[in-house]
Amino acid sequence: MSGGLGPDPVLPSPGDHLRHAERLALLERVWSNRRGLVGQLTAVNHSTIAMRFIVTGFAFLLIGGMLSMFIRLQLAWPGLQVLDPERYAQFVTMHGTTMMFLFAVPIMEGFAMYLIPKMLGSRDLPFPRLSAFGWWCYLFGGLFLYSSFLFGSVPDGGWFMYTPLTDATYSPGKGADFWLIGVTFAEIAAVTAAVELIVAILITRAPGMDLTRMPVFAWAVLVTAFMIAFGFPPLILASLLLEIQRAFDFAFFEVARGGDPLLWQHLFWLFGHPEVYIIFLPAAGVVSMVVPTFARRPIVGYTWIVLALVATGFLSFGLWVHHMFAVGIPLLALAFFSAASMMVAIPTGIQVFAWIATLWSGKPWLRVPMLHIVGFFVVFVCGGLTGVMLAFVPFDWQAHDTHFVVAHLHYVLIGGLMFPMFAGLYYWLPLASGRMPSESLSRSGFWLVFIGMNLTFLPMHLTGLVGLPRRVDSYAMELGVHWLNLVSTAAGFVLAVGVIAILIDVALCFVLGRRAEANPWQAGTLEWALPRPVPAYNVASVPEVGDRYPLWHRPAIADEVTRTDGLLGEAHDGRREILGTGIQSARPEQVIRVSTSTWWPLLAALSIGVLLTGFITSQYWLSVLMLGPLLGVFLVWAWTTGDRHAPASIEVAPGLTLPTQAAARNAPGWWALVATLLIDGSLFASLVFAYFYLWLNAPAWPAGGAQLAAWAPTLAAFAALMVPLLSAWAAPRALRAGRRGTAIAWQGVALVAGAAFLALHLPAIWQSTGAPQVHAYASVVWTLAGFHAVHIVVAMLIGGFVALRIHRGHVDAVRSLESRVAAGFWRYAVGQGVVAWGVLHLFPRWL
Ligand SMILES: [Cu+2]
Repeated sequence: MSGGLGPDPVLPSPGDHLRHAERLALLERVWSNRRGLVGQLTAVNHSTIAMRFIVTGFAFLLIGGMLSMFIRLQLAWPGLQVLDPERYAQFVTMHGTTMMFLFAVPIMEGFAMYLIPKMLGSRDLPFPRLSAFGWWCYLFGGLFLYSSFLFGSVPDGGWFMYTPLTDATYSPGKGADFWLIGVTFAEIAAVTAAVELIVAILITRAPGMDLTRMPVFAWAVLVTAFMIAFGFPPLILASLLLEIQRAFDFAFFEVARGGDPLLWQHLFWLFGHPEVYIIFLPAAGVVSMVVPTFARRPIVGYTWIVLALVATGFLSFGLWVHHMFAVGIPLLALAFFSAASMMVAIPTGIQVFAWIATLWSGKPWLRVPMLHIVGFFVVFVCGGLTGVMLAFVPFDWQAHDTHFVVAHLHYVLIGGLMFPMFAGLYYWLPLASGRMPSESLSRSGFWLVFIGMNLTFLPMHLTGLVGLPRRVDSYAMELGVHWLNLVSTAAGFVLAVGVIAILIDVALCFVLGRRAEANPWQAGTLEWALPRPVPAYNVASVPEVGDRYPLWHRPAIADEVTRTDGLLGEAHDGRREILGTGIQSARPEQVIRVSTSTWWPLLAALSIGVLLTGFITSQYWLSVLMLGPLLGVFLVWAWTTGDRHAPASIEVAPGLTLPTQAAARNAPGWWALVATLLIDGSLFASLVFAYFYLWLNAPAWPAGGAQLAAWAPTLAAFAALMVPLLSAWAAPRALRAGRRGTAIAWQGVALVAGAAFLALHLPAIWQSTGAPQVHAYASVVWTLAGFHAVHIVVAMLIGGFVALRIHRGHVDAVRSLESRVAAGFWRYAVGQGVVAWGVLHLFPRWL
């Protein structure tokens, strides 16, 4: 150890070697997955789960790519009959959906989950069961979506699912339902990964790795995770609303009953535009890791790059309307969004200049990862330029819905995601496989992809400008674009061969590659300090870090992470332990005890799958029936979280004793609550947005013959809603003072008050508003009230759960985390209720 945290370096005695070997064996045993099939099904370790994300992502890349080959064949020449128009629409929809939701986002989650703990010098992510749960949801969601082929009702409304095309009138059958349910199911993975990664990056960095020493990739993932937290909820909400409308005949998007189809587009692009940067930022993070290594110097402009990442995160949320320039938006708004769309080029430009400056001032070394970086530069800059063109409103009106936009988006996404991802894949391959990729095959793969990609999409700029519309399965010979389309199609196959060659190359590397030496690219960041093969626990002792490129400045760190005499080197009582550090300072603060292999994530995802299957087949009794098991699974999950019998503190090294997470201030569970509530708050804000958006379009509000609820029951409900605030304040205080009985009683008070609120509020709404199917007003009022009611029920469940935990002695004056979480959730639920109450009962009276 270089600092004062670990033991003094003493000469090892012969007995030490034995102890070292025993300690390593114990770590190995504690952290390995169980053997055999059971081990596969119960694994929760981040390396295992991340690899699954990556492999599953590539499988979906191949499937989505295969669909696009059919699309290209159909367009190769006018009048071909490869796909009939119906199939064509289905393939276009599934291609876009697969690439966006089942490939681009999950693959980056996989990279992040694999790399983040290793880069931060940590042993695992703080919520391993959540990671595993996310992957199962992703897998089942993807299978759910593709099962639509078996039932002959494949979604065909485009990956953007515009209403009214996708409502029950214009899309009868189950195709749209498969999309809405399957994609939302798979999206659970994105949201859980966001929580997981935010908490991991904030509180599990190696001691000494303060925020200014964090690898750029970790910054990029942190910003991306926050963007997912704010960006995905609008899409999830839109999907819920549309599915509710389709299944129960609500009226959010139906003009005849006061709805508005454009509401879908706003919610969709509120997600859809940030989505582009959710895909691009981690890729940019990869570039910022690969470039300094091959330039052999620290990255230029670290602070600027970080600021650019944060700025991109913010700006991208102000841009959604640029996908809607052609729907009839006021001119002033057009001007604003047009300017904002051009502004987002600035932070991206800053990063590009920083990378070029790094290469310029270093001694660049052209190996395969760098080749893909060069491909990224060329392709992404071209895509960025056509993006600036499209930000001009008059040009957008011209090019809208033509192949020009198709060309632009493929340049941006392939340039901005695929090349950096391949660069990262080859860069970290020696770490994951312990072997080197074959230089010749990997270079051919790059050139096939690079040439194929450019020849496929460059001609589309021209065909688009001539006027070839997108999403149409054929075109007239007279348009004069057939030769260009033939080139596109032929080149598309070159691209496909290139991608397959790269994936084969990578797979072969794991078996046939020649053994890699330690740190083969001579990189400077912490993940390269790990031994190969990387042990399941990553680091035997948690290292201490003094700068951004620890391995360049102190190569001995590679030795320190394999020793067992540093921080947490001893796996005391056979628990999986992670070191928790301060958010800003990165000083050791707590020991986080995490879960070993377990069935609960799989069972939870399976119950959700069965519930959704019941829903899509209209066997609603099955869905309702499944709520019981689902709730049970999550209760057991929560009951067995962390360590039920954790001591209040643990000695992590001689002379250094830290609290366990249940007794720590910055507990991961607390930050997970904060991150979850950000996501939930964004979901709720989207719903409030929908309410006001529908109001804007309505001649009167309340509309459709409904009235406002009477004052008396409404005010009584409000009073009941306030009571849990008192409990949330008093219960943790009582617990801290050691009065467990009082703390339990306060949970009971909140429970009764919550039930009273529901019993007063929902009937009042029923009497004034009537059935939700009557009008969009009633639909959105019921959804808002119902959404909040669910939160009250959840708060009641959490309160009851914590009361039981206090009663059983798992929660007490010192280990008070769960009581703080319950109080925090109650405060949030009440706060949300105050807003909902104001929106439902006050605003319509005032305005
Ligand atoms: Cu956009």
